Amino acid sequence: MKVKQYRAVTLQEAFAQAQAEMGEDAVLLHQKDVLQPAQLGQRARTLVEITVGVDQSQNPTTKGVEREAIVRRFVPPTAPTSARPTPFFAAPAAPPTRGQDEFDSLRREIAQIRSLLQRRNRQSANLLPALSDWSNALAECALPDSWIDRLLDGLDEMLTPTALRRSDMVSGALTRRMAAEMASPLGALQPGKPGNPLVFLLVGPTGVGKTTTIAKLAAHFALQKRLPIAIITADTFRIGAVSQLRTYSELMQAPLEVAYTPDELSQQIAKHQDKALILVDTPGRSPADGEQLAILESFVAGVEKPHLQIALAAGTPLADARRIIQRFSIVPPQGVVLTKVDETDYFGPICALLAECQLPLSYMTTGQRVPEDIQIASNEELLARMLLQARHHLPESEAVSQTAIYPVSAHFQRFADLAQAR
Ligand SMILES: Nc1nc2c(ncn2[C@@H]2O[C@H](COP(=O)(O)OP(=O)(O)O)[C@@H](O)[C@H]2O)c(=O)[nH]1
Ligand SMILES: [Mg+2]
Repeated sequence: MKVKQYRAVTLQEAFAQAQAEMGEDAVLLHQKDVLQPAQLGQRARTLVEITVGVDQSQNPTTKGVEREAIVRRFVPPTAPTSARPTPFFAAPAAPPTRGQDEFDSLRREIAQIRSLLQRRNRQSANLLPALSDWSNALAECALPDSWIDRLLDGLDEMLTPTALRRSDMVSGALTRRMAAEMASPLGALQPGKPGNPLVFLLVGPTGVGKTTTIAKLAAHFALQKRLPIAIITADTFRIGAVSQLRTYSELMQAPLEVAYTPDELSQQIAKHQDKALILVDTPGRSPADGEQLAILESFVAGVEKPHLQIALAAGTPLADARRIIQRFSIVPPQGVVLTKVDETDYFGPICALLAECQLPLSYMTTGQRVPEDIQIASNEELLARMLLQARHHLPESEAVSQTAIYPVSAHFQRFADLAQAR
């Protein structure tokens, strides 16, 4: 089966693209909403992604019957019929006459058909037992079905039967496949130079670990790299937020500024142009609170050349994570700081999200300790965490050999040692 994906603003547009390329025999296998991150001059937006397939090997008669069955559910009773079977993609051309309710119920139907087709595909795909075990194991990590199908598709042709029974071999192949779908990691922050500092803004929901991460980064760059840095906090809402950072800034002998307004933030950034790095902590915001987000936006708007990254907790469910990325892409984000990696066993949603939104990871934080619990992020390590968890859900016979997860970098030394050495 030839399978291809199309993205567009509306379902109709996606169908039109698919029809033009794949022809009338194509069937819809999957539909989902995906997030397109903000780009220059354009805000983040949600697109419809459809996966369509043409089964070249299928018996034409069966194919026609199946397609007709699907078409009947899409085409309104008033749609003109012709001697020729109605092409599958003809249906979406009609919607302008439909109301929103009708369109919504159509979407629900599409979802039902999709899940039916998927289930049937899985059964008929005759997955080898080893792959079927992996399918279940990946589902245990909360990896969405569409990704499970995509990762396992054709794996039995890539690996020998012996390799397929070895969980380390399958795990390696899955890591390579999924890593290829994700944006290459960003690596460590690249500070500017005195006179042209990098202005790093960390945004994200309340309690995700922004202030702690700013403290960890400040310790690393001020104490270990011995760079001139300044910290600015715009979080004047939460009691204790300023004193939390003041303690660290005093230990590091790095200036701390408190910005109560967007104007103050711009002035403070101007004042610290002699630094190589300015770390800006922002108040926690609920992605659901439009008013709070508008205030955050006004702070960001006052910053020239902001380097904005979004802090996201590793255990965030997919729908919430999508919304967070969408809402906090106030300017095009440079990357994602994945926090609280130590707090979850379910890495499926976050891996899927990163592949979907194509934002690179920068750092991962793995605990509350400042500055130790942070490391430069790697897709492979994140995937290793997911697959290690998956391997725990394989049947006993596919013995899971524990794979240690090594921190990618040991850049971060004990804060106290560093502070003392200064
Ligand atoms: N387990 C764990 N806790 C963290 C991590 N990062 C931050 N925290 C804790 O999460 C809580 C909220 O952190 P804070 O930095 O104030 O979040 P903010 O509201 O986003 O600024 C604090 O108790 C932190 O110690 C992490 O990587 N792992
Ligand atoms: Mg904070």
